[in-house]
Amino acid sequence: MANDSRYNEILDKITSARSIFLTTHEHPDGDAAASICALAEWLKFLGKKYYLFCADEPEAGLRFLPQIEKISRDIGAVDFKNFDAVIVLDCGALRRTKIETAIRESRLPIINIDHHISNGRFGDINLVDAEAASTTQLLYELFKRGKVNISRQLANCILTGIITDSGNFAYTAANSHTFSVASEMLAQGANAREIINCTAKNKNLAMLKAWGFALSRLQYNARHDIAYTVLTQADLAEFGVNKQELEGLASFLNNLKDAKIILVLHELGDGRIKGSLRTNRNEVDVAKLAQVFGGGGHKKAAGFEVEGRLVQYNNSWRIE
Ligand SMILES: [Mn+2]
Repeated sequence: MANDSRYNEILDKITSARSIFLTTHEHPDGDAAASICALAEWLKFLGKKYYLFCADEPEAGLRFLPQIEKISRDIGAVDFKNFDAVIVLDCGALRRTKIETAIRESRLPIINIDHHISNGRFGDINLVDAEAASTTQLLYELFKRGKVNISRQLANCILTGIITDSGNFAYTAANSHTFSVASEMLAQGANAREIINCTAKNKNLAMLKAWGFALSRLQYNARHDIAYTVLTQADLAEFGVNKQELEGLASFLNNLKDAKIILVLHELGDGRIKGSLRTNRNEVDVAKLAQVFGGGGHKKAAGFEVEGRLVQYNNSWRIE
């Protein structure tokens, strides 16, 4: 396997380092947060120093992950001279860390571990496998090769990434190997029910009302075979929900069988609009579509951000 030597290089780098800077993409999802926590757990076990950074706070439901409270949104006091390497997890493009310049200027070796098909191979070592259901699954492979003892906490991290990024095992990336890794994690003490309760069955009333409003606005564009909906900043304010709380809406709408592609557009409040794309069709690659708009992701789930605001014209919406 082409990645075999990369696993060994990464194991060498980590075991020889004294101190490592770990980061992931902004608006961290379950896999992003669980990847940082999994690696932090191992570094703690090895007695290494480390700093955990993410531009945004992980959602409250993920608080069961070990060391998640150590993920900082502050790099003001960070001196990159104190580190031997930067590990970027679950992140298709370095700019999505929001600290690309600081990382580049540090001149530290960058280890890029990811499973986004759109990954830009920005690291000095790139362990990128778009076939993996989650980044935590790649960490599992790394731990196996490193003969790391999978504690209950590590197993919970690995399974959290797999469950959240595979839509509870529904996406095509969840193959027989994914299920066997998940099974092994359960045997090591991971708690699938707790993970699903905390990451999927965690919606509050305001969120579901906002989702309901988005559902009532669902439009179907026959020419492109796309079903889409939108939420403006005014809508979010009216329902009292934030952009993080829309996480999952696009995947929920992807239950629809009558459209090839699902698109959810919502205003971010900074003059930008976020688009989330989903598909269930084998022949459709929404990562390619997202890349047209400067975004990226996976074949079946991808996203992008564009400048503009959402404006309604009669029964349809435009980006202006
Ligand atoms: Mn992921």
